[in-house]
Amino acid sequence: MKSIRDKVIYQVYVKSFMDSNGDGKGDIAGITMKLDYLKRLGVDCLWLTPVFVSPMNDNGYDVADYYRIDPSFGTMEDLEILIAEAKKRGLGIMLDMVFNHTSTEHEWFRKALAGDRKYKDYYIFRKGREALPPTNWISKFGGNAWEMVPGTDEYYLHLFDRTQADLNWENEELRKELFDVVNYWIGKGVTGFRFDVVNLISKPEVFEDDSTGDGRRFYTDGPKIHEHLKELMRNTFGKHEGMITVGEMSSTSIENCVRYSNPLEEELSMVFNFHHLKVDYEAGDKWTLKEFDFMELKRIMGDWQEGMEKEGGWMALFYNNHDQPRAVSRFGNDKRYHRESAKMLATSIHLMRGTPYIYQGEEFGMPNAYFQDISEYRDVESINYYDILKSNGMDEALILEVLRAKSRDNGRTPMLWDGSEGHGFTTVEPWLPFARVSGIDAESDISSDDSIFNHYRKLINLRKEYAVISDGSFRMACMDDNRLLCYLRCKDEGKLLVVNNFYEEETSLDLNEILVETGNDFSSCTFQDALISNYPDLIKSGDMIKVRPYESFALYVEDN
Ligand code: TEU
Repeated sequence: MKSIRDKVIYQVYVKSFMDSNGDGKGDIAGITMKLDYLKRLGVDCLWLTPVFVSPMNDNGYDVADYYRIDPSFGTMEDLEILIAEAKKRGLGIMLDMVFNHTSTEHEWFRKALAGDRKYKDYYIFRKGREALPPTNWISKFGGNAWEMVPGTDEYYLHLFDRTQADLNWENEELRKELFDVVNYWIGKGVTGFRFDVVNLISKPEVFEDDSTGDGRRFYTDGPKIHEHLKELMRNTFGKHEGMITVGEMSSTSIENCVRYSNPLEEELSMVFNFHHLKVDYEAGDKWTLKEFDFMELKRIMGDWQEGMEKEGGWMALFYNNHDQPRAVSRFGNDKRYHRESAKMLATSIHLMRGTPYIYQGEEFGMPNAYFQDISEYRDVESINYYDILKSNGMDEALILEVLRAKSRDNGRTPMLWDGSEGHGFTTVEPWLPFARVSGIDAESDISSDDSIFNHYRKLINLRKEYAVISDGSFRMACMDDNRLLCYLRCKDEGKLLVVNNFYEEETSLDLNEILVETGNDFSSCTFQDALISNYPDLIKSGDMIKVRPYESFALYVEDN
């Protein structure tokens, strides 16, 4: 699978990317307007978040018709133009397939509610236990995961919002319908897919209470998950050369991810997992305030990188997406060391083993939203949890602080293309307020000497130029250092030492220790050997390198 190894994928959150028609919402034609920008960045492929007909309770992750484009995003013709224009520029398009659930407004669900037995079996309906729902499972967006059908003693399962009903993958006809959807879009010329929470599609045979947790252990990486994915591949994208597929895996394991992504298993090209993004959850609870645990981040990254490599798995590399707060605000410093830390984070993840994903706006350092009032939020999860935390007795000011750190809307504010009032995104009021920051936008970043955008361009080019980046082995270094994330990439022709200071305190790196620890000698390296850096020089004396605030560099030594 050499083909995916030197690729970089760019995620477009369509609603916030570019508004072409002045309604305050991003749309497909807006993406086409920005293709040259994306080409200039150098990415290979765009993943679009769902653009299908939807009541938008979860911004398109509640699909009501898999075959039609939601009018707020444009028309089928807009998508065809985008695919064709992207292709002209050598860019692929990946669509987001939400197959764990549909919107309760999907025709199938309406028919199910109307009593049509065929469609009822497309979903998961169960009888309640007297006044209680079928099980005590908790929805990912808060509250019990079962919703009662009014006027009956039955409930349907919804692992997410109550307007997102879980599909029954045990039903063969349903599976066939979903495969038809994938084939339809392949026919339109898309080059890949992202499968939303796809490791949750296989539910257990028996539905029972979870006495120790929220139910996830019964349906995560469920009993028939690998069987379903193999069948999906065989019947759809597996028939076509070069398709790129990525599965979003919730609360998964390395062992399962190896199976999802090792080419020999014939399931997917690669996987997203989220363990490294829970390092600022207090006792596993997202809705808390906690400094991120750097040592834990290192441990998880190291385990996944090394574990996936060992068994031939392949990972998607990312800190940002539309469900996450912005990494530059979360793990970096978006004030005093904005550029330094944005670049450091980019280097730290792009030079790992896997396929890097850039989430819109991170290429010029977009920070968190910094909203001050609950009325500014739009995300269903944030609003649900605002109510839940309130009813738990949490103080309003604290709730708002938690949301400022954790809300998914942090990653969803509209693109800041320039410094004008509508930020080059729209000419009217945007659907979600712009991030409450000043001085950060694409135009001013690109025109500056030490632009973040250019740093990303360079990282993308390096992956294409150096096999040690796309194909080399991975090994963590300086495991006990509590400021530096260091790792080594090796390949016959050369080796790379990547050093990242995650803190604003200065520290130092001893190349002799690297030699002792890993057997690799970088002691003769100078600034000339840095493939990339976020400072204009390297401060070295003997074997010691002084590592400045958020400094990051990668030293390359050719093997002869
Ligand atoms: O997200 C899956 C998911 O469970 C998380 O990313 C979740 O949003 C987070 O853990 C909450 O704390 C996917 C989509 O990316 C997301 O936007 C959708 O809301 C969700 O599935 C449902 O389709």
